Order: sequence, then structure tokens, then C-alpha cells
Amino acid sequence: MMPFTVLCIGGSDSSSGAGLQADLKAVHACGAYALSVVTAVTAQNSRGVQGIHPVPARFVGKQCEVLLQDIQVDAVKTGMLWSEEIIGEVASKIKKYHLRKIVVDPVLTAKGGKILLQKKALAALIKNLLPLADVLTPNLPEAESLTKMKISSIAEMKKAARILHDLGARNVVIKGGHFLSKAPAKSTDILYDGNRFHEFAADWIHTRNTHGTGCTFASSVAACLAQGRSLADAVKKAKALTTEAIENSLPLGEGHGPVDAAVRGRRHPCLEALRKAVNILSASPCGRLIPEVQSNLVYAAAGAGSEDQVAGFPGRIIRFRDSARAVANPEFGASRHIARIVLTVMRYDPSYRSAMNIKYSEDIVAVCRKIGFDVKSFDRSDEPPEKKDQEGRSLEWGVNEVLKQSFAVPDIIYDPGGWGKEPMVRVLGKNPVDVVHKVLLILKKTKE
Ligand code: PXL
Repeated sequence: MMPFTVLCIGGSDSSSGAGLQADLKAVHACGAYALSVVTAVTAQNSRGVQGIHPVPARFVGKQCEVLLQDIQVDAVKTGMLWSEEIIGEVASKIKKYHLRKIVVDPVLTAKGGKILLQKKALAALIKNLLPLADVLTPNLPEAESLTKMKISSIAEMKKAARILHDLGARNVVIKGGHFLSKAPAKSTDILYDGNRFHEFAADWIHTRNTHGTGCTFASSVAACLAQGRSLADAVKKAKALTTEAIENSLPLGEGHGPVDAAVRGRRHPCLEALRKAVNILSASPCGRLIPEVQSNLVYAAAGAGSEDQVAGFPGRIIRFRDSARAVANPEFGASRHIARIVLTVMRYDPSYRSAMNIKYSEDIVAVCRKIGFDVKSFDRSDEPPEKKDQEGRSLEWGVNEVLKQSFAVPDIIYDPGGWGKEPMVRVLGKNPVDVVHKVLLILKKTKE
């Protein structure tokens, strides 16, 4: 499956806590693909930045150019830009290629105070890059430098956000993580969209190993936007991922150790299995088995008892030409209908944790029987009327009806539809590859 791409433009951090290395980890943890344009090489460890070797601005431009001529870019994230010339190159590529979903993390200094943007370049950042930003993500010191105001309360954060919006950033997220040695119970970020304020609070995590939080957050926002999430949703998810990265920070070195978003890389086996299965599925011409409402393939975690413990594909698996494609990477909580079917099935046999809905036709049902599948069905019109009021519950009723009368979980449960409901075949199995193999058998035996 083709992931969405984020073009990350920033400095290399040899300690891999911040900079492009953090961007790569975070974007990949979000399930997108990070491209990386290097603006400067830094020599740094947990004690701080010990040296900076900027890349010539024209070569930064060249890195962008060769990528943009070849690869579709779904979002952009900028971090350390160092000089006015590099800012100019980046701004001109954004304009030339009409890039969208631009997340600008206005990196000014590193934790120890080392300058990552030359002082004389600040005006260029404000004049040339802020007006291109869909989202600007300063921390408190950066917001203070950009607005030239002191910020020590949520009210002042909001005031600063308005000023930054007036400078041209379409949306502004000011991160409260630097708030005060007073250490309030929550770390609160505010989002201003030019209209409304949203607040995002997370419990404070007491650790010195916070190197890379800003980069992790901004690149996660960019990845989520690339994947089509709304901004508020993207900020919420990015904050959760950053919090998790801080919780998984590493005490490397004697100073501030790196946060680690890559812990997400050790993916849940359910998500891995779904990805593998959908790759097998989409390699075959199975488009004609995808129903009007599209398909989903789900896999419940062992012992799952609720929809959020069942993984599926957000946006579903859609017909694409004569094949099928997952719109996005699998996530937990991404399916309701098929998830409920599996949860119901698991009450009878907890080893059956996967299902996919495919198109119904008499031919398809006949083929299933010919293959030797155990085929069962229910009819929505037999459902007691009081159940029908509960949207989405009638599937549970139907599956229960079937399973109450069965010795084992069947391979197939279909229903011939009902008022406003497309008829549907559901293929059940122990895991997604098992389900997909059954679907491919059906595909082989049905007519074009
Ligand atoms: O956290 C901001 C940042 C961005 N980019 C690079 C960095 C740092 C902080 O040290 O080194 C390359």
C-alpha cells in the first residue's frame, strides 16, 4: 500500500533525538513516509550541539527539486533552516510546486542555547515562511522571540497566537511544554485557527530526556495532515504520539536523552498481519468482489471486548480499477460494522478474530458452497422490531442468530439485504491472511 509522504526539511542531529532523525521516526510511527532534505549537519550529543556545518543553500534547493520533480509530496515539515538563503530556497520551492499542508516548526535555538537559526535570518523566517505556513508550531521561547512578548499564562499564549496568525500563519499551535518551573499538573498546547481556540492538555511527564519533542510533534502533525486528518485531529494525535515518545525516552548520555517515537515501529502484530493480508489481496484482480459500500478487513486483538480493540482500515478497502486498495494504514478502532461482527463471533469462538465483507450475489454464494465452505445466512426481515431501532445492532442480532444454531463458526455468513441495506457476504477466519485466502478462492471460482 502506498503511504502518504511528508517532505521533512531540517538539520541532521547526530544524537538522533531531534532534527531529521526525529522527523523520520515520528512520520513513520504515524504510518506515513518521510522524505528528508538536509539543511545542516550538526555534531551533537546529549550535552548539546557542539558544531554546525550548514549545507549550501543552493544544494538544499537541489535536494528539494529532485524530490519534487519525481515524487508526490502530501505535506511538508520544516525545522532547522539556519540561514536567510536556505529559507529563501525552501519558500521558493513551496511556491513553485504549489505545496500544501506546510507545517513550519520555527526552530531558533537548541536546548543548551546554541543558535540553530542565525539571528539575522529571523526577519526572513517571519516575512517569507510564516505566510506559507498552514501550521506554525512554536514552543514558548520561540513564540516569545517571534512576537517579542513575554508569555507566562494561557491568556498570553492566546494573545501570541493571534499575533502569529496576523503575521500570516493560517493556524498556530503554541506548545506549553516549556511552561515554567512552577510545573502545572498539565502540559497544555493551544491551537488557534484564526477563529477559535482549542486546548490540548496532557499529564506532565517528569523526565530530563526530552530532546526532540518539538520535532517529533511537528512532523507528526504533518504526517497526520498528509493522511487527511483534520487539523484538530492531527494535533490531538501528534500530542498523543509525542507524549508516548517522551514516555519512551532513553537515558542516553549525561545530558538530555532523546525521546523515541520509533517505539511505535515495534508495531502491534494485528496491524502487521492486516498489512500483510491487504498486500496479498490487492495483488489480485478482486475489484469485482468489493461491494458498493466498500469493504473492510478487520483483526481483533486476542480477547478483544470492544471496537477500539479491533483493528481495521480507516476509509475502508475500496475498489480501484479491477483491484482493491486500502485507503490508509490499518488502525485500531477504524471499523464499526465488521468489528461488531467479529466481536460477536468471538463470544462463540475466541480464535475467530478476523473478517472481511465482500459483495453479495447468488453466484458468489453458490461458489462458496461449491468450494465446500460452511455457508450460513440470516434475514434482516426476521429481526424483532425493537432491535431495529439500534443503528448497527442488527448485524449483531443476525450473527447471533446464525451462531446460536451452529456447531462451529462458519466460513461465510451472508444476508440478502433489507430496506436501504446492501446485501452482503462476510468471510470469517482466524486471522486476516486466512480470510484473504478464502476471498481469493472465491475470486478464482467466480466468473468475470
Ligand atoms: O529541537 C530543535 C532541533 C531541530 N533540529 C536540529 C536540532 C534541534 C535541537 O537540538 O539539533 C538539527
